[in-house]
Amino acid sequence: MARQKKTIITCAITGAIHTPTMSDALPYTAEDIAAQAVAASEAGASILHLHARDPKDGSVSLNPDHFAAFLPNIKSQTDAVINISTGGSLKTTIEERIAPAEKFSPEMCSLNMGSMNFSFHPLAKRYESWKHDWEKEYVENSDTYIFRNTFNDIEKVSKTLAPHNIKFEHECYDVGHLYNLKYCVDTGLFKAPIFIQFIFGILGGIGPEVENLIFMKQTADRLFGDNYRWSVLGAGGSQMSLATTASQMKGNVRVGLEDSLFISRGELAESNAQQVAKIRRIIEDLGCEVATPDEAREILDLKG
Ligand code: KMH
Ligand code: ZN
Repeated sequence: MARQKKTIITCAITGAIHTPTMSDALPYTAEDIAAQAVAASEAGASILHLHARDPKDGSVSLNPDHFAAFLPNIKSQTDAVINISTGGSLKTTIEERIAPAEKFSPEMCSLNMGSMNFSFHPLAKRYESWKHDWEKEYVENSDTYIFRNTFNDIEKVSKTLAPHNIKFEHECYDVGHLYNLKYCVDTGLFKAPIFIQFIFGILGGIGPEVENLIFMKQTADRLFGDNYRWSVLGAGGSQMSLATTASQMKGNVRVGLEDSLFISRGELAESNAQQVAKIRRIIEDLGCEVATPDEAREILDLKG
């Protein structure tokens, strides 16, 4: 595969981890999700990774109607690649998690490559009270759930969505997930070129050290040779520093309020677009160029 010349910025707009108490900037109404997604795209994000929320209280939603309330607005106002999550929440079934991607057939969707603990508990410690009861229950009970992504679940996502020709963003939270992915590629479940999101800093996955990024990259090189593209997502305080390092290693980057609520140490971000503008400025200041949506489509071989 030809060496990639430009850097793709993905913005993950709202996710399923953070809750309304944690930041007023976290979007959860359809209008705010659409407005922040459009602004993130204008700031330089060529891929928008999307989850839905229930507009009444910001709780995580997999109801296709909640996606339908913002997707047309985003599509009519941007040319960005739409990437729909199949991660859902810790409490939802794989069938519920697949439903939005199956219904809307986006160019991309996430596919989580292994089961793991996935604790939000360190976030909970900062808050004494919550705006909504569901937040306390959800965040504090994250310690009791398994983020379930068995080989059978992975196969179900892949086979259910196969007719849609959707490019998967393979979410790898630890080095074992790369081996799971290699097994799936070898058994014919996924065809090259694959797209891997290396994820750092989730409690339950690999930590956010640069050595771990190099280790994940070297392991992927060994397993997939030239047949993959990659991006980096650093959760919380590691977001900007790992994205910067990844861009200098000729990888792609993901930012957004799904992954971190901050713009710098101790300062909450005002919006998703603010994080996109910051990483774009860093990438360009360091001499690289940011990919447009059509360039991202070409780099990742999307259906368009
Ligand atoms: N929340 C991130 C750590 C998904 O949506 O499938 C990973 C993620 C998973 O975005
Ligand atoms: Zn997500």
